Amino acid sequence: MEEIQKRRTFAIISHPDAGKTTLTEKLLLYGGAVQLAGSVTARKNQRATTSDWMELEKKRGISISSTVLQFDYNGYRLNLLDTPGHKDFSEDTYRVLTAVDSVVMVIDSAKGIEPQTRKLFEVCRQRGVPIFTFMNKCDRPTKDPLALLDELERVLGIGAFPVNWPIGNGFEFQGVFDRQTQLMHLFERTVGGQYRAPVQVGGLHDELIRGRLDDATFHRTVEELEMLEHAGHDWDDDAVLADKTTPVFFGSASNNFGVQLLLDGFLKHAPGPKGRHSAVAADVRRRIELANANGDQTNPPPHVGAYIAPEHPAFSGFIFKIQANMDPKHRDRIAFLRVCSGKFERDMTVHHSRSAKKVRLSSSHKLFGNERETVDEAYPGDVIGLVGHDSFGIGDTLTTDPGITYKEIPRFTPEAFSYLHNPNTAKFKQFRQGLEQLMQEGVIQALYLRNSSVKTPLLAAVGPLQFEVVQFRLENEYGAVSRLEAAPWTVVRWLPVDMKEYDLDTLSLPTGSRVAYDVGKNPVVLFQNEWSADYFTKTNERVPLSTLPVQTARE
Ligand SMILES: Nc1nc2c(ncn2[C@@H]2O[C@H](COP(=O)(O)OP(=O)(O)OP(=O)(O)O)[C@@H](O)[C@H]2O)c(=O)[nH]1
Ligand SMILES: [Mg+2]
Repeated sequence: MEEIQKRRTFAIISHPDAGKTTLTEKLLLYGGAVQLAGSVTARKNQRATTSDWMELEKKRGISISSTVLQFDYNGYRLNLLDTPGHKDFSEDTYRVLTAVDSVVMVIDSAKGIEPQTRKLFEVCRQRGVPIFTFMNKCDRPTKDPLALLDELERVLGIGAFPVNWPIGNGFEFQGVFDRQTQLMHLFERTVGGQYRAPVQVGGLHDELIRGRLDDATFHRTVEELEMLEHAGHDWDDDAVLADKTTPVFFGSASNNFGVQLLLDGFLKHAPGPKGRHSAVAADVRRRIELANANGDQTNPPPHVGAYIAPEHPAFSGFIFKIQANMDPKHRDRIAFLRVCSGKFERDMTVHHSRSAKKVRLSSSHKLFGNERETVDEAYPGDVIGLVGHDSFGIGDTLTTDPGITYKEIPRFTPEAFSYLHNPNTAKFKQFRQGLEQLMQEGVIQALYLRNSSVKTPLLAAVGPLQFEVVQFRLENEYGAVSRLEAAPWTVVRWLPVDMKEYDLDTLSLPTGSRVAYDVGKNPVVLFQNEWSADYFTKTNERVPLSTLPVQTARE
């Protein structure tokens, strides 16, 4: 119980560029996990960040893949996950959200709530993940702080409780007032923000503090604080845990302002590891899916299985991410497992849901960016890396009790399609091997056209940037250059899972559309546009199409 209670597993989420990776790096700095903070736009003589370690990330200055960072701070064991903000990589981000117990939502205070933040917020809400908010970039002209709180309430429909309050705006931004201790924290800027920012702490009327503020800033701050006292909500841990309120922290990640307050405030109030629900048996689930596809509402929704508490005696966990070639020296693949219940011990033998076989977990690691270290035990809340199991796939459950199966991982509907050619036949092996690996990682999906002699893989992605990542990584990690060719489809729909091959022959297909199979051999139809998909529905009334990928694999 003690080990469970000291774990905090959380993700940092937001719209692209709000400062997630920068904040992650600063949390590592203040958490004592790095001595010197790197920067996302690493110039000469400057370290890159710990979480954007991938070649393409360093090159582009954006996050492409989520990163796990485990470290100890102040009696806690933190499992922090930095996520990519770009919507083309949202599948990766959404998978991470299944593995955490709370999130820090970063907002660019000049921009307010941006579309991708809003989407991610909704997913957190659906999953009941408590949300802490960091209003970043207060060192630049921002929206009015009260307006930002109002936006949270209006746009996201969540109560906002300002834990601290910014003092001065933009270039005049000097620090924050901690409403709980009633203390001002005034910071000094340091070059590059590599080290902790020097800070002066004191009461509102302390001479030293008062002397650093001009009259206008001082009076405005006093006024705003009084207003908050009268108008605002009270702090309420239950409301935070129930997703009704988000505690709000102001600051600037690149200048290290307010980072310590966020870290300490977050740890004090963030929930420890939560259990997960074991899914219903696959056959029951399939019936439910079919009923849903047919618009039959009388069936119970999925996820009706038993709740497996973290203190459940059996070890259980699920794989939410796979990543190959993290360390160029090893060139192996790591499966990221979130421990849900019981205790993990190295060398233990567990049941693997996909193969229904027993496997021994001998190579387990704690992760810190692309660094790893052997780990002998792990507890609920921990994310560990497992090496050397090619049969592990995203979504698989590992457990000492075969009765437990988790079905946490959402699947996405692709919206971009492209053929990927291998122009260099001598590199055929590398090309195929690399592509298979990237598909296993879930970087991309592949579809197989029915009745086709074409051997070129048809790739399907949520967004076109994913193709770029595939091409870059194929070349960089496997030495295989590739060429993209646009495919004529923009819409994919799943056919009922129980359709037989001869049923497929009888479909009446609109011009330009094709039947294909997904990796699970489930039949789909590719359409040139929405209109064509609607037309299909009208002409094939007895064949309901599903927008969401079918979750099962056909035997
Ligand atoms: N002025 C200012 N700039 C900041 C601050 N925090 C981050 N930035 C800058 O914002 C840009 C984006 O920062 P990142 O940390 O890469 O943002 P991100 O949210 O991780 O972006 P993606 O992972 O690509 O979605 C970088 O140029 C940072 O230097 C801040 O507090 N103030
Ligand atoms: Mg980032």
